[in-house]
Amino acid sequence: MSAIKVGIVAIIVGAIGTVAILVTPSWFPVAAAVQAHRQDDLYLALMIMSSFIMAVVTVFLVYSVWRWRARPDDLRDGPPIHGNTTLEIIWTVVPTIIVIAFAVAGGVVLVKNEQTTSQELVVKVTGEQFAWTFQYPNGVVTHELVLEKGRPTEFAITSLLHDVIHSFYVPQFRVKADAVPGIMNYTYATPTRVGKYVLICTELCGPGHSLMRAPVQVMEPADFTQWLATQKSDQSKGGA
Ligand SMILES: [Cu+2]
Repeated sequence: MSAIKVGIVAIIVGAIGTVAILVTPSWFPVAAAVQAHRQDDLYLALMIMSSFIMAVVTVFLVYSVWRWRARPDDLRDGPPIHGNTTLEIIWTVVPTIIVIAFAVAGGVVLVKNEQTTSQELVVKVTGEQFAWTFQYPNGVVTHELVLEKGRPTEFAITSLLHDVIHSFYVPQFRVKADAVPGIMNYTYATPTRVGKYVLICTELCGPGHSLMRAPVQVMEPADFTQWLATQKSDQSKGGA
């Protein structure tokens, strides 16, 4: 069988692999932020490209192992092969183009995901062994992260000064940032789906790490405004 025929079989198997990826249900938790959809699209493109290349390489590998295997009684040396310059140029240039294209696509997603706007809600997030605290622009402090659907939100993330490093991660938003003592890190999410989620710490931070979680709730704008006002008045009364 000629290399062209093997190439055709490889492309067909690669196409089957691509279809398999497309029909496989997503393994991820539900996407609940604008950023999550961008991450998922990029990840899907990476999976399709990876499965296609793996299928093509595997077909050539299996064919070569079968076609040029040594017979049990054949003890001769193999032919002295000095490589194939055309093939080497192809398998250097093509992967280089693919890697650069994905690096650019990843950069675009990162820049879009971290775009700031003037209407964004800024929530200060503080991690400590083993709890999360959230502070809103009006001074309200909570241990539940409540967000407004459709509102771009900036998380200003840090850790208590004499504490350790934690990591802020809401799987449904697909964004993550370290909480480091004395440093402010930022990440961004625009929630798209009303619901209850969980913020988890993803940096091993001590014996209570696995329990370092906080409830997250995304509300409709009117409900959020009311919630924030209620918290404000409750905390004002409590502090008076
Ligand atoms: Cu932790």
